Amino acid sequence: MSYQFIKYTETDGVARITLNRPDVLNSIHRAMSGELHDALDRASGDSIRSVYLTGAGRAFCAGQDLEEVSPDGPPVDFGDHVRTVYAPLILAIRALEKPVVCGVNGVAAGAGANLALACDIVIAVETTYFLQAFVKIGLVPDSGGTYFLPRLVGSARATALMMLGEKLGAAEAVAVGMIYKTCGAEALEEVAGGLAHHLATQPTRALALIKRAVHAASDNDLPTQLELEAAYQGLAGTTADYAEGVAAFLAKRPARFRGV
Ligand code: T3D
Repeated sequence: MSYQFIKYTETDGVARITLNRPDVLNSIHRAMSGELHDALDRASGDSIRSVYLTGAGRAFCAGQDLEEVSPDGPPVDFGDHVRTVYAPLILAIRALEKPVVCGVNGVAAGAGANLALACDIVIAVETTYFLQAFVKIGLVPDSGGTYFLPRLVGSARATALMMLGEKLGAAEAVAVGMIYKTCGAEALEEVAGGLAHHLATQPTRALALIKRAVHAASDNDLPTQLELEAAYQGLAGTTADYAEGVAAFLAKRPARFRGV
């Protein structure tokens, strides 16, 4: 599939996906979401060991393209739309057996904000902001917003952000634990893109198991999570990357992980 609304490249085990409708702040319409699905599917292949998601121009993503769902146009069943467009995108990112780094280059609003929060490590340009814009147009947060936000920042802050639709600056997003870190605009490529490249050289199976364990933790009690850790350690301990990691440690040399 060739892409019109995103850019997709594969370099050194990193799949780079760039949302690419800068004139409308990379807002998402059906054709673009189809391309994004396809790209995530490609990135699930064995040759890819990390994913980098970012946006072109001055925004990361302004959520749903509101022209596409204008009340003046053909009627849209929003429930069906969210089920078939946004929910599968979020689930695809969460299910990827490799880390997904999000480089938030500019405003992340509506479903765009929650698309970022679905990623594993989020780094944002320090001048930008996150916006649960839904309430401003009479909608409720979707794309996992009501799931991710309370878990990340607590229900008091999450509820206020969602009910008030106030901007949350990138620095405050770090301070409240919503994202990992900020950097200057000129450094995003190096910091966030560089992180994706670093992760592509790390023990991919262990990273996938860490991702799964963290996801499971929010719904598990401690005994269940301890058992899950034991099971995942059992798997990690059988990988070639474990053998390589220990051999490298004992030989006092850098490890050369192959992702298997
Ligand atoms: O199933 C369903 O469809 C329901 C699911 C919904 C999921 C959602 O994501 S709902 C939330 C949708 N998103 C929003 O409500 C955000 C709308 N955008 C904004 O509030 C503002 O654009 C921003 C706060 C994000 C940025 O403001 P600012 O002042 O920096 O930029 P701007 O001037 O508003 O936007 C620049 C251009 O992008 C402008 O077009 P123009 O005037 O230059 O021709 C604007 O219309 C366009 N644009 C921005 N966001 C969208 C958009 N066009 C279509 N859809 C957008 N979401």
